[in-house]
Amino acid sequence: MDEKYFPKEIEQKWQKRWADEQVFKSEIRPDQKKYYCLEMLPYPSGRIHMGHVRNYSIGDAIARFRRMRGYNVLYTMGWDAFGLPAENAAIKNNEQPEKWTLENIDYMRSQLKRMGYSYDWSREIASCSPDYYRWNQWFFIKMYQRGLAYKKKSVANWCPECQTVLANEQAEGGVCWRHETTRVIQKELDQWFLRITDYADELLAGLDELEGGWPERVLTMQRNWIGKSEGARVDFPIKGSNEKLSIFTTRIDTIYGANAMVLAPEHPLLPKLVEGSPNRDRVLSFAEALKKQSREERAAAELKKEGIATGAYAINPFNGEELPVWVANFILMEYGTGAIMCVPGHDQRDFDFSCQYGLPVRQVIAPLDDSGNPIIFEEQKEAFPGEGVMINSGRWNGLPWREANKKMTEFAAEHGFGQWTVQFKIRDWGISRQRYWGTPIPIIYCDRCGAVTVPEDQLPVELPKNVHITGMGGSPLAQVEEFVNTSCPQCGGAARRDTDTMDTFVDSNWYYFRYCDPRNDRAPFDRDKVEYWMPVDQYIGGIEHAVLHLIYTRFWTKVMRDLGLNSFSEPVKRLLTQGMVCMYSEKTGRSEKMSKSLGNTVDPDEMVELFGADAVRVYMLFTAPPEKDVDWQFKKDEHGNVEYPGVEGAHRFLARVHRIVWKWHKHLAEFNRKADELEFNDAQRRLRRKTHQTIKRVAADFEERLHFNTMIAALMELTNEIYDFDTRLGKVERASEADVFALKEAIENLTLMLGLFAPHVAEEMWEGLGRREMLARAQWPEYNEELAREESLEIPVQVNGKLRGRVQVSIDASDEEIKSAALADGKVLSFTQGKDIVKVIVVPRKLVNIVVR
Ligand code: ANZ
Ligand code: ZN
Ligand code: ZN
Repeated sequence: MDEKYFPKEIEQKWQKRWADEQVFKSEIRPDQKKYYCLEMLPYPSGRIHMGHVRNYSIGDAIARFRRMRGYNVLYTMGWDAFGLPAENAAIKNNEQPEKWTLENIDYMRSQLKRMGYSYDWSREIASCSPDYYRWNQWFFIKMYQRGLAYKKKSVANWCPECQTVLANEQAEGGVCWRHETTRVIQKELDQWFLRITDYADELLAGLDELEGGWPERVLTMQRNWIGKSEGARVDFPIKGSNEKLSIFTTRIDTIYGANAMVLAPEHPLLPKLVEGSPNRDRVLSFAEALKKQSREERAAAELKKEGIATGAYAINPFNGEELPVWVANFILMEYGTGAIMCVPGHDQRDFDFSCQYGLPVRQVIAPLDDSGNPIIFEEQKEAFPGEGVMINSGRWNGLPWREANKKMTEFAAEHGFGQWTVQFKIRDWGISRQRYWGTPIPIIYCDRCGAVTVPEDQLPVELPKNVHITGMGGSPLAQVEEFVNTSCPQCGGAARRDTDTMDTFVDSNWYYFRYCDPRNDRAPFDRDKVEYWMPVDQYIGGIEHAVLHLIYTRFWTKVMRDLGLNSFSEPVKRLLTQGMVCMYSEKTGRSEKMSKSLGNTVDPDEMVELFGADAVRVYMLFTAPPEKDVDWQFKKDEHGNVEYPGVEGAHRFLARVHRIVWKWHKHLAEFNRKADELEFNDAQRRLRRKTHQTIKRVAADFEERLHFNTMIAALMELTNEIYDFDTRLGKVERASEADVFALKEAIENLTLMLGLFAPHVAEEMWEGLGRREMLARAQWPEYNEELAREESLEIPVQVNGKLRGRVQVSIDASDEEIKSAALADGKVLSFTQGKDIVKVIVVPRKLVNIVVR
């Protein structure tokens, strides 16, 4: 150990040692309890940003803590390496996506290594490697064979900029998730889908199991995404025809309030309804125009409702009323049956629509007034969705709506025009992408045999190299003759390959299963290995993946289970969604997420260069609890130079610890007396108490809530306590054996715990303290409950010389604290109230005497 704290040298030294001795390599040890700490794998965009640093500093502290607690820890890193940016960079710079991606990975790996994260690098994977994506293809084939992967024509969200299909999740708000200003349009295409809807019920039920381990917010988002609703299908006969129109409603009890039927513009019955009608062309072209609006816009509550009457009528099966059939934009073909009954009195969207086109409103549910009479609305200004009883509903009048809902569903079922049913919002997952840089879909089309899967022994279907990517037109693979033209695996005849690639969310579904067995070339992974390491004990990542990745991967786990690959159904026990890294903006006067486009980023490399990786990590964890946003502190001096007082403070803290360790390290290293051979005075007991309390507090914070900020604050307090002790002693030579014991205990434990957050400097100090075994291999210290307990004193209180009460104070209480405790004591107060306090005499730790007049 050197006298001065030079982070750069220390960090390089220990990173090399850790790597040379393979300290973080993990192997299965069946007799040891395991811990799987996982971070969402990064996209290799080019450089690490502060958001990554935060995510991984959290994960690393957890991994290190668990190792010290005796767990066999799996902690590693990989690359979500397929995706658009590589392709876009290729178009721009006329480069190969593979080259761009691999270079970025190399650079980012070196950045991560400079941070000193304790990954088992021998397990690193990249999803763009054929060893990895061949298993995507293998899964696809398994799913295809089970009917879980299928192809259908469907309108899809299409980003004109990306020239590709987007999943609903990637087109929220009608804009592309990558090009936040590009409007998504609707286009009909042949697409591959995965039948996630088959698992909708299980995906929903499984969320209950995650309660407590996952943030409530994420569970709610998933529940809403899955969107289960129970209701009824009701069939309305079409007047003058044999056709029936089926609708889905959650409120069959409002059926007497229906004023019309409304179809989605894509509804298959529409052409039949207008056949031969003079309105036909007008209606159909109106419907065509409506289809152009994106699904997202059409589902929004504030959508401007637009529709047209078809001229056809349907008959309400409950009361025989004739209802006009309309087509309108706010009905989605993908939900329910793609048709509704319009009930303006009790559904706001129907109300808006009816107002727009002057359709009548009829109230059929009435709230009750104080004396229990139904309240009849004079004129409705909005829909009434609340509780109430049935009115204007024939034989059902007077029933509470819930009861009516149940009975009317039964009635409809008995009479054969309806049925109880469940609907889900979640849709099958469209995975086809008209892109190059992804997993090729392992399907071959033969004129004779149709769609044929690529035989398993021919996997992977590798991406062809040196493809000229222009970004124009459809799939780049379609333009590569050598790739497209092949022979049919069944009949041997000429055939063509599928030229789409898979959504990159397929890659991230199971990467952390692969970490358990990363080099397996016979199977995606070995079942025993996965059964040992999985489920993930702690997953850390951004809230932006609450419904995308985190639903898909739960789905995938269940599919793999059904393929016999694993036994469990939920892959992640605990989830932590960390907050963003932000910076205050002078322009807007607010704190804003660090992002390239706002130009408010701080480069991790630069910070590491200036202050060291340890300081950057400590600062990141100290500034806020992990789920809250971090505001990266900076200051501009009068010359416009930027300073970073926050990280700098973290650096100063580490230097302060380093200094005191330096001062004592030789002494402490040589010292080996035991506690029971020594007598401790108050000051020594006080320091020992602080040490044991700190160990207890940090461990409890780890187990309970992962609030690293309060853990680091506790280490800072302990450091202050050590300094106070040291100041009192002055010279090293003046320390008694008991002094050295207390100091050694404090300093060693401080070093051990600091190793979670600032591992390099902690290793250096640990070595300086004479330890031969690395800190990375050390055990978590045990605290002594007895020693951690706050000691207290009972102090008698006199008023004018007579004993009037006793107060309990902590053993460390100052005279001032003892005095205020005495004055505030209830018994004592009754003797001092209304009198003048002339004087308070404190005999330290013994007695208080209050003189009153
Ligand atoms: C009549 C009614 C009356 C409705 C009322 C609601 C309230 P959730 O709960 O989200 O499942 N609906 C059904 N299919 C639709 C589609 N394809 N596009 C747009 N809207 C559709 O919503 C179910 C309700 O959404 C259904 O119940 C239907 O409106 C509407 F006081 O039927 B309801
Ligand atoms: Zn786009
Ligand atoms: Zn064939």
